[in-house]
Amino acid sequence: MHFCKKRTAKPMKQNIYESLLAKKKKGAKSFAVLIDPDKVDAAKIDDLVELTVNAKVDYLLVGGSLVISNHLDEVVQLIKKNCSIPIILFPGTPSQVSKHADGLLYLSLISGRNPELLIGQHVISAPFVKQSGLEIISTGYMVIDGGAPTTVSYISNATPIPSDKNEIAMCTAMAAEMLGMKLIYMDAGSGAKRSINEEMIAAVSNQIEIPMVVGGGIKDPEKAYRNCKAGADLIVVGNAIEKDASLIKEMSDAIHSVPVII
Ligand code: 1GP
Repeated sequence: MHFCKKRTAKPMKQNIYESLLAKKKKGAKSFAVLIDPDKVDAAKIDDLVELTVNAKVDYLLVGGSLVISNHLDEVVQLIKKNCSIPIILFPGTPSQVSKHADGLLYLSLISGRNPELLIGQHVISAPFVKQSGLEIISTGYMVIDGGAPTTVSYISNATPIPSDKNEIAMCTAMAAEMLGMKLIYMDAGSGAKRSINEEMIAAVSNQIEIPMVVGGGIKDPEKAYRNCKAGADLIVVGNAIEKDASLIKEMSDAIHSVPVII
């Protein structure tokens, strides 16, 4: 079987994760814009990229629960053409890998009990992911109930963590950290009615040392700011920006206004 042969993999890059750790150390918060290749209009990518560069967005996440179209590579290359913001893949399926990106969130759906999304799909895609040369960031992905079914909750066939069960979220994140995962991503799901509450963010953040990503249903800069104050290190916004691109600058300013430790 050709994929079982030992391959000389490229040395794995660590730049994105190291930048997250360095920022966490001084309490600096980061902002990522989520670009769904199915929703973005290729003709408008240049404008979107210009807005993100001007707003000093830290990372661009590319991916979605379902990527129906076949232009992930094209979207990543179009973004890369005009900006040096690191592009991190946020794959909903193992096929969402583009070697043109910089990093990949290697997601294990630790809030669910679907073995395929905990480890099964990883086993199948491992040789292909390793060969990509991308910086692979092992991520404990926790879906939190956002008040209505989202694409991720439906597709994953896994029950989200109830939004008021802080202790379940805490223990899940602690287990992930002890298992060696490098990042926790708490997600209420794309377009969630209710984003994750600050009590849960604070409860989880107090129990772990690794950086924490928070996203899903964040619609205004005040909410993003409060999430950061509660302990989120990286805020991800997709839907709200698709509806109103001027929010990019407001969100970015709010997130970067959180005081850092000098
Ligand atoms: C979804 O966390 C992301 O996985 C972003 O969610 O699109 O609701 O901002 P929104």
